[in-house]
Amino acid sequence: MPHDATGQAFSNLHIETRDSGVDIVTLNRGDKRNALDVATIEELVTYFSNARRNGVRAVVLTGAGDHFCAGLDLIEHWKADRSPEDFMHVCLRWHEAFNKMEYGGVPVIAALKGAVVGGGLELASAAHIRVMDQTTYFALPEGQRGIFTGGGATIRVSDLIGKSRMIDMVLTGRVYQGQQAVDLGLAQYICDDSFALALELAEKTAANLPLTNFAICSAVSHLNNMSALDAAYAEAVVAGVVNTQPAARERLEAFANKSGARIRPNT
Ligand code: 1HE
Repeated sequence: MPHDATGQAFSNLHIETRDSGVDIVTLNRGDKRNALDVATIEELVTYFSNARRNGVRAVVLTGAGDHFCAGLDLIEHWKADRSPEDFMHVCLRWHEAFNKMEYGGVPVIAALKGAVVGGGLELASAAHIRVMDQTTYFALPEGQRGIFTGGGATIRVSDLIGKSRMIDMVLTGRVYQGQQAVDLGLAQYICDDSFALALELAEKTAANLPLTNFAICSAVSHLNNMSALDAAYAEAVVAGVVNTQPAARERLEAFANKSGARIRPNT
C-alpha cells in the first residue's frame, strides 16, 4: 500500500514524493474511471489536511488511466440508497477535502485528461492551476442523472465560468473541450502532455518560498470571500507577514545587487 512521506497509508491514492518537495498524487481507480467513492474522499481529506505540515511544496494531481475523474461513484451511491441526511454528510466530506485543497496553502496543479465530469470537475476546480490536454473534456452530467451538484460546482465552477454557463452545463449536459475550455476559464493551460506541463509548473512553484505559496494558495481564496474593504485590510496584514519574512531578504538582496533575474517578455 503506498504511503506519503510520513508513512500514512493510502490505497485509492497513489503518492510519489520527489526530492524537490513535489508530490504526485494519482487517483488510483482507473478501472472505475477514478470515480469518487467515500474511501477516496477520506483519503483526499487526510492527504490534503497534512500536506503542508508534511513539508510538501507542491502537488500534481492526476488520475490513473485515460480519464481524470468520472465524478461521484454512482454505483456506490445507487447501492447505498442513502437517506437525505447521509448524503448531506457525504457532501460535507467532499467539501472538507476540496476546501483543504483550495485553502491548505500548498499549490495544487491538476493534470487533466479525458473526462473531467461532475464531481471530477468539482475536484479539478479546487486546484489552483488546471492543465488540460487535447483529450480533456468538461461536463456536469448531474441534470441528466437526475441529481444535483454536491461538491462545490455551484461555487467553484460558477466562479470559473460564470453562473449562467454553469447552469447551462448542468441543465443541458453541454460539453466543453479544447481551446474554448481555456478561453472560458475551465483550465489555464492546454498542451499535448498535461502531466509533463503540470509537473514543470509544480517544480517551478515548489521553488518559491513556502510562506509565499501559503499566502497565494490560501489568502487569495479567503480574501475573495470578503468585502473589498475587509479584503484590502486583510491583504495588508498577510503582506506584512509574508513580505518581511527573513527568507525573502536573500531574494530581495539579489535583485538589489543585480544578480537576481530580470523579468522579460517571452521570446
Ligand atoms: C463508474 C463511474 C461513476 C465510470 N461511478 N462507476 N458521473 C457521470 O455521470 C459520468 C459517468 N461515467 C461515464 O460517463 C463514463 O464512464 C466515462 C465517460 C467517464 C468513461 O467512459 P468509458 O467508456 O471509458 O468507461 P465505462 O465503460 O463507462 O466505465 C468503465 C467502468 O467504470 C465501469 O465499471 P465496470 O465495473 O462495469 O467495468 C463503470 O461502471 C465505471 N464507472 N464512471 C461509478 N461515475 C457530490 S455530487 C457529485 C455528482 C456527480 O459527480 S454526477 C456525475 C457522475
